[in-house]
Amino acid sequence: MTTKRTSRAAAKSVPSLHPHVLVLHGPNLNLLGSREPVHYGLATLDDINRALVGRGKAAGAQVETFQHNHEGALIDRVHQAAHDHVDFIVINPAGYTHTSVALRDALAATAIPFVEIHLSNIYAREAFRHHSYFSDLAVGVVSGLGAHGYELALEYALHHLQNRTPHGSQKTEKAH
Ligand code: CA2
Repeated sequence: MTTKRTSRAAAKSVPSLHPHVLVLHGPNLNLLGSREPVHYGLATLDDINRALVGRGKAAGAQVETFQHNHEGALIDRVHQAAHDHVDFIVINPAGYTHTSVALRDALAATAIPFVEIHLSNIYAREAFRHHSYFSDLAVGVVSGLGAHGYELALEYALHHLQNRTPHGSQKTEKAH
C-alpha cells in the first residue's frame, strides 16, 4: 500500500512540470511609484508584479507575488511556500534585509533556493544598508538595477528550474 507519507515524498523528489516561483516583497514596497523615485524608480508594485506573472505564464511557470509590511506575515508566507512545494523564491526583504534574523531563519529552514533582490544599489547607500542577513544564504543577489532586476532574477529562477535533473539536483552547466 502506498502511504500518504511515501507519495508526498515522491512528489517532492520529482520536479513539477510547471515550476512554481514565489516573489516576496517586504515592507513599504507597496509605496513604489509614489515616492523616492531617485532610489526606487517610477514603476509601481502592480507594474512589477504584472510583468513577472506574464513572463511566468509565457514560460509555463506559476508566478505568485506577495507583499506585506509585517515580519510575521512574511515568515508565515515562507512557511506556506514550503507546504505548497514552491520551487524558487525571489525576495526583496526591503528594510528587513538589514534587521531580520527571523525571516532569514524561515528561509534557511525551508531550504527553498532564493535570489535576493534590491531595486537600489545597497552598497552605494548608507553603511547600515551594506549588511544583509540574506546574502550568504541566497543563490545570488541583484542590487541596483531597479525594476529590471526583478525580471533578471525571475529569468535566473526559470533557468535554474529548467536545468534540474528528475531528482531535483542541478545539471552541471557547460562552460561558455
Ligand atoms: O533597494 C531596495 O530594494 C531596498 O530593499 C528597499 C528598502 C531599503 O530599506 C533597502 O535598504 C533597499 C526600502 C523599501 C522602501 O520602499 C519605498 C518605496 C517607495 C517609497 C518609499 C519607500
